[in-house]
Amino acid sequence: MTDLFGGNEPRQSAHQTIAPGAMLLRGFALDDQRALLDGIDRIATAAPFRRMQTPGGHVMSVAMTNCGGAGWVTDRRGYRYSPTDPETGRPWPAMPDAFLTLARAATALAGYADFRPDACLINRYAPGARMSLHQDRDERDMTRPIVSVSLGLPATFQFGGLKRGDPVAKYALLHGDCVVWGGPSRLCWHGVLTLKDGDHPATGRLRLNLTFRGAM
Ligand code: MD6
Ligand code: FE
Repeated sequence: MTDLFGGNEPRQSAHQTIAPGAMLLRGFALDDQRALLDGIDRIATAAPFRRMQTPGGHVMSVAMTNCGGAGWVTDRRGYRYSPTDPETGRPWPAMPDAFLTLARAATALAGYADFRPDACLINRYAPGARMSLHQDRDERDMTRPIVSVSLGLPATFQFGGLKRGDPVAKYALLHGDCVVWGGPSRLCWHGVLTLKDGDHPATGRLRLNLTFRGAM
């Protein structure tokens, strides 16, 4: 692999297996950052970021929106995928080609052939936002992997095992990093620690995260 450059700092593009079936692809999205950020802006114009309620009635600190045929939503009725945005009643914005192409390239590199995501959840973290340990289990078919793309401020990603109490490893996810995960690690517990304040040249005081899934 060649070196990729993000800002002034030379960044080595490298691939690391973090668990069976899970790979961290450092800098993999850097070449696409402009298309990704433009796409997020367009999506958020049609389907604005919102902080949703958990079934337990807490308002999430992370603001979310979606694109693609299905979007992840939560409210007092539970977690689920919906073909429409509950705020507008309209279908979610289409998934931009650049998103799909990146997700397919990342999964192919990690050994998952012919991944066709129908959902892309967009998470927006301001300083102080966090995502507590959880499993992604609202998708219909757990044989399909997930691709996660990080943009903007760095975050500490917690990655545990299949049981809630299993030990947790920590990884810094930086601007342009991708994680592909599936197979034996598809149901691993994971979370994001409280975002520290900072100022990133591409996003300002924010972290953005895309997760691509086969939902329906
Ligand atoms: C985030 N990511 O990085 C939250 N889930 O903002 C996730 O919850 C996640 O990164 C499943 C697979 C990859 C992820
Ligand atoms: Fe998750």
